[in-house]
Amino acid sequence: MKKQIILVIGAAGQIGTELTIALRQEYGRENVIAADKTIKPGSDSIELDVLDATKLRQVIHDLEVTQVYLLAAMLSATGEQHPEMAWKLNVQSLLSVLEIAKEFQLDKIFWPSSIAIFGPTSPKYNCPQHTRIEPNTVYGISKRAGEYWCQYYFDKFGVDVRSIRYPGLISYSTPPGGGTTDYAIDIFHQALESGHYTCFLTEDNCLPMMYMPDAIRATMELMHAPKENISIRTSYNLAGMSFAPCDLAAAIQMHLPKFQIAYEPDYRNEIANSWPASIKDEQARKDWGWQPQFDLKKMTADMLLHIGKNKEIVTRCIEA
Ligand code: AKB
Repeated sequence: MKKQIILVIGAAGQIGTELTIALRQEYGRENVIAADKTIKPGSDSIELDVLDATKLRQVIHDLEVTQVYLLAAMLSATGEQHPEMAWKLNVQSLLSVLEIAKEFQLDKIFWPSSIAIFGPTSPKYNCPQHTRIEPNTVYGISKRAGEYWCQYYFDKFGVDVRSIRYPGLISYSTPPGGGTTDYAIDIFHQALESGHYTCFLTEDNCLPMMYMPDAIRATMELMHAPKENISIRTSYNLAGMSFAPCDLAAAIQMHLPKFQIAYEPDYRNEIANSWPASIKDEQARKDWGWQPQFDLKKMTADMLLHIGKNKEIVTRCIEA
């Protein structure tokens, strides 16, 4: 089998941090190159602005990269504040990677889409893979356009690009940045630090969510699936769990009975309103055997355990 050299772009981000670890476990540290726009001193990552197409091409050529995971993106809430930049980052980076993949005949590309591609006219519950898709956020529009570009490069040039429409992702190791679903992470930190959280969504605004270990496993499973099994070349619907802020607060209160939540919805509530509350993912289940492992209860217990441990370590370091 051909040796694989993997480039992870956006490796310091929410998905990138954990995916890089998983890829290195599988392919070996030396075969997985972590790249980001800014890197921490002493890190073994390379500095790469994905919008610098010349440098991107050079890195892929010089390091003999065979697979690219393109994770750099601007999410929904920040995207509404910076529409031009969101479009440029989310779409231009993908076009550059797809062009280079075509030119160098790269083995595989992974690019994340999102449940944000759905809009107010899509079904609210059990939203299927193929349905009415009319996004009304910059982020959603850019991800939907990206899905079409993936399909186009596969159809016209045979680029093996694979994609998942991630729900809101919940993780304890890396903070999210600028998403509408970020509350579902912040709430855990606040619950443990102050026992109180003010949520920017209404209590009943239900959204599709997924715990990061499930998301990482899904990504690895999709990328391992035989090419002939991949019937969706835009992006796969993927479901984990669905909950509203009040459900999450109740799950946290099972562990921290004194935890309190208040609601002060802002513009992000409108964004969340335009997305489905739940997703149907039968195509992912059929094509590459997708099965989520974490529900709300299991995810909540695991988040509190890990964030609690991290906070203990931080507190101990500060006190020492
Ligand atoms: C966001 O909230 O913008 C993201 C997403 C749903 O893709 N987490």
